[in-house]
Amino acid sequence: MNYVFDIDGTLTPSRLPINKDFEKFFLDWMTNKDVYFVTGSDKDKTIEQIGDKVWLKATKSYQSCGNAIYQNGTLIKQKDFELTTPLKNLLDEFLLWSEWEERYPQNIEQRIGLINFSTIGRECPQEAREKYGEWDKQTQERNTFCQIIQEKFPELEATVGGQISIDIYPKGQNKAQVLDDIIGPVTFFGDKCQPGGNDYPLVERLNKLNEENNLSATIYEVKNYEETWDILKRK
Ligand code: M1P
Repeated sequence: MNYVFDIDGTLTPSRLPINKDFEKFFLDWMTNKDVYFVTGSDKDKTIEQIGDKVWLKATKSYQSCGNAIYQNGTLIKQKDFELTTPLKNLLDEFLLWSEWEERYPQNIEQRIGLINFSTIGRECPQEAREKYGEWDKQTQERNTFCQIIQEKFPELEATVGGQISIDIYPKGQNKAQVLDDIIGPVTFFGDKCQPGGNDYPLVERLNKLNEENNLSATIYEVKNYEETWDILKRK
């Protein structure tokens, strides 16, 4: 069995370190299993959150929604995507339109094969991050921005990832692409599995493969790492 895990909201709270007891349990649980990570985040942030022992123990880690693939700590494959001027102009317009007032640096982050955008800015403190996350649930700002990006740039895809940001990449270069690389049955754990979420393309493809009897896939849509932990205790 191939076990595929999202990180933020699934193995850790968004952008926070893994719970120490869960880390211990998970390190042990991973032994002799094929474990893969698939996240919108980059390698450094992921290691900061789950630690290098867990990260290195995975069979592979798909960063930037699968646009950067790491094995044994080495980048073995990448797909590039650079920020264009028209997209940058639209993201700058979002920053002017947004009614969210508290701003911090790093609204646009270039990653391998992916642009991460946040109105509040990636350098926001935890308290402001929580507040923005709640405000976004009410206003659906991130979903609106994703829809506008896709209307204006049909060649791109934009999805909601963690708590404050959106991931933007060329159409089709979403988390579902990891299934081109992973052979055999899959058990997937993610928290953003509904349309608009960055786990959705992968879940959609797994469901399709199941329907066509081409693969046996199990999908767990979890609310937090505690739920993931509970499920893993039974596996
Ligand atoms: O996996 C999607 C995103 O998860 C986190 O998002 P946020 O900062 O919005 O909570 C981050 O790890 C982000 O980098 C990543 O793209």
